[in-house]
Amino acid sequence: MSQKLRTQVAIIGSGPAGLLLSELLRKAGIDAWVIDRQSRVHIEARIRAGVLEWGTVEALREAGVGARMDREGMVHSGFEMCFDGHRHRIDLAGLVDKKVMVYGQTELTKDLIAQRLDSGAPIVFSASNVQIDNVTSSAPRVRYEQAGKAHVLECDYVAGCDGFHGVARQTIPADVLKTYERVYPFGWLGVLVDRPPVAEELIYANGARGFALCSMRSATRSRYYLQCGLDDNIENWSDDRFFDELEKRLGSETAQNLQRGSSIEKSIAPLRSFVAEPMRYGAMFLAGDAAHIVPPTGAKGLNLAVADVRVLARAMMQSYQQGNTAYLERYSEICLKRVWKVERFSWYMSQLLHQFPEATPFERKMQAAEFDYLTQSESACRSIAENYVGLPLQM
Ligand code: RFL
Ligand code: PHB
Repeated sequence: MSQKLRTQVAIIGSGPAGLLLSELLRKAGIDAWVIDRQSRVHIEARIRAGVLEWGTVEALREAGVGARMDREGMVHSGFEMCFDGHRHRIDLAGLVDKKVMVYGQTELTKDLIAQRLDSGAPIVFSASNVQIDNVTSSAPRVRYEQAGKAHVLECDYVAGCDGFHGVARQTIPADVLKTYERVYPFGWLGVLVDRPPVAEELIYANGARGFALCSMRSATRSRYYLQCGLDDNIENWSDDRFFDELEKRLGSETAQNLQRGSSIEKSIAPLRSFVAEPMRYGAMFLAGDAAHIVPPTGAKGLNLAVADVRVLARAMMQSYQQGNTAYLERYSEICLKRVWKVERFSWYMSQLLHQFPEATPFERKMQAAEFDYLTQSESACRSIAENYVGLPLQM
C-alpha cells in the first residue's frame, strides 16, 4: 500500500530551480513539496555555476535567502576577454550601469536547502522511481519511493525542475514535444583550487591552443576551466599539466600572476545548446535545465533557471490568489522568448571564445575580426554587457 499525500505544487528536483520556486511559493502561502532522487550530501557537493545576474540576486533576496550571499559574494562591475594574449575589459557598470554577483551555485543550494529545512517545509531526498501521472487531468500526482516505501503525492500542479536528465520532460508525448539541439565538439575541464584568483575579475580567453576561463569562488579560492577534447579524461590531466596548459593559453603577462595549487575538484562537462518546446504540458511546467541547456560560456544556465521560476511563481500566485490562470497559460510562451535570446547569447559567446576543430581558416579570421571589432566598438561591448548582466524579466 502506498501512503497518500496532498500538496498544491509538487516540485521535482532540488536544484536551484526547484528550491527557489519552493521558497518563493512558501513566502506567498502556497504549499509545495520538493522531491529529489539524490541525497542532500550529493546535491550540496556539486560544483557548478559561479556568476549571478542582478535579477537572480534580487530573486534570492525576495525569497529571504540572500543574507550569506550578500556577506560573502563578490560584486563584479566588469570582466575581461582575452584573444591571443590581448586583454579587453567589458565594463558592465560603465556600459549598462549594472553588475553581477560572483557566488557559487553550491553555496546558494546549501542556503536554500538550509532555509527550507529550518522552515519545516517538506523536502524529500533520495527518492527513487519518481513518476508523474495524470497531468492532463484535474488530478495530477507524483509517485515515488523512499527507503523502500511507496508514496503518492496528489497535487494541483507539477513543476518539472529535475534537470536535463530528469523524468518530467519525458512525460510529454513525442508528438507534442519539439526539441532543438546543438552539441559542441569539445568539453570544459574544470579545476577548483584554494589559491587566490589570477585577477580581480573573470577572464575569458581564446587563443590557438583553445579556450580558458579564470573564475573564482572567493578571494582565496579559484575556479579555472580549459576547453578539452570530448573523449578526454581527468586521469590525463595532472594538476601540473592543467596549470602548464592554462599558463600557455593565458599568455605570459597574465600567467605571471597565476598561483598554482592542488585541485580540490576536477571534472569534465560537455557543452550543449538545447531547448524543449512547449515548457508546459497540462498541469506540468518545466523550468531550468529540464527545459533548456546553454553552454556555460555566457554564465547563463542557473540564471535562466531562476528567470523561469520567477515567472512560474508569479503565475501560480495569480492563479491561487486571484483565480486568474492567464499567466499560467502563457508560461511557456513568456519563458521561451527569454530562453531563445539567452540561447543566442550563449551560442555567440561559445562561438567567439573556442577553437572549433573543424573551423576553416576563414572562420578563424572571422573570430579574430569579431574580437578586434569588440576592442574598438563601445556599441558591440554594450550588447555583450546587457546580455551578461541579464535581460530584463518580461511578463
Ligand atoms: P539542476 O541543478 O540540474 O537540478 C536538477 C535536480 O533534479 C534532480 N533530479 C531528479 N529528482 C527526482 N527525480 C528524478 N528523476 C530526477 N532527475 C534529476 C537532480 O538530482 C537535481 O538535484 O537543474 P536546475 O535547478 O534547473 O539548475 C540549473 C543549473 O544547475 C545549471 O543551469 C547551471 O549549473 C549551469 N551553469 C552555469 N549557470 C550559470 O548561470 N552561471 C554559470 O557560471 C554557470 N557555470 C554551469 C556552469 C554548468 C556547468 N556544468 C557542470 C554543466 C559551469 C559548469 C561547468
Ligand atoms: C564559474 O565560476 O564556474 C563560471 C563562471 C563563468 C562562466 C561559467 C562558469 O561563464
